[in-house]
Amino acid sequence: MDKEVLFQGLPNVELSKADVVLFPLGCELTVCGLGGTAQAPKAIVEAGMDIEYFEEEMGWSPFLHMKLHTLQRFQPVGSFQELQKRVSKTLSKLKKKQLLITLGGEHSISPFVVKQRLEKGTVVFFDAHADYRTSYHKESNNHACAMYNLERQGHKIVAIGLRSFFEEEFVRLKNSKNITVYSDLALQKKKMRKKLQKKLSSLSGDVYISIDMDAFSPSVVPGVGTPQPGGIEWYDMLRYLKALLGNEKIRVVGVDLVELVPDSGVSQIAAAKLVQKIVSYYGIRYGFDMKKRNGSQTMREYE
Ligand SMILES: [Mn+2]
Repeated sequence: MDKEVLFQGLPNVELSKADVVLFPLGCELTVCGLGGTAQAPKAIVEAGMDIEYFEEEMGWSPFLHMKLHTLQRFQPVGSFQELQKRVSKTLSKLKKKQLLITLGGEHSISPFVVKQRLEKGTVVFFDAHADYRTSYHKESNNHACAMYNLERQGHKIVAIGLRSFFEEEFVRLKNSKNITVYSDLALQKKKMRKKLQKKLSSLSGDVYISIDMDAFSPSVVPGVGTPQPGGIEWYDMLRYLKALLGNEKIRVVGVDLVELVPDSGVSQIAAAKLVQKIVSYYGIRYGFDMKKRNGSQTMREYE
């Protein structure tokens, strides 16, 4: 058997006993900018080695108390049929209460994961682009259609960080009753950032969080397929995620990080640290910090 690829070198607990599951889904079928996102899941998991176990903001080590399983299928997906199969096979083995973090892969993966994981609820969609085309290059599963496909599934959407639109998308978005847009331009105002935080901490019901890494400022995450100037700063993103994951009226049914293209290190390290932050906020919300120290970190010898 190949050597396991483990986040922060943490040994895998049995899948059914895991509090957190990392699902690599390297998919690169409709990429139009810079290629390489199929390699992102492995790069993010490996970059976990550069992240301390201690999460400095909330002041605890999440995996001292929580158990992790990193799924080991890192081979890229070959077709949308295979994507569909891989997603349903994997997700059928997971429990609702496990925190699912999917590592893409292009943005096309999100509607496939959401379809299995979210019956009806809200998708919080971070992106530089609207991804609201009905079809692109004759492919309705194109990554440029991700938000459109999520809306078609009947969910409400909060779209954050948008700063690149096809004119028709812009017009259709204005008319959509299901989508609330917090554009990157609007978010340059502190008042709007506060308003968004308030919105995220007042959502209720089931929520799925989709993070296209190009939503970030390229100074935070330069490694993406289709970068755009402007974008969300690191600490603003953390405030948004904390507002969401700390919100006791919602249940987060899944998170994905998509469209990363590995570079010399900074982008995948940012993604790995984002995984840790998500686990930390989620863990605090469910009181894992008060539970016994029998997490994955206790199964590993280190200094
Ligand atoms: Mn996208």
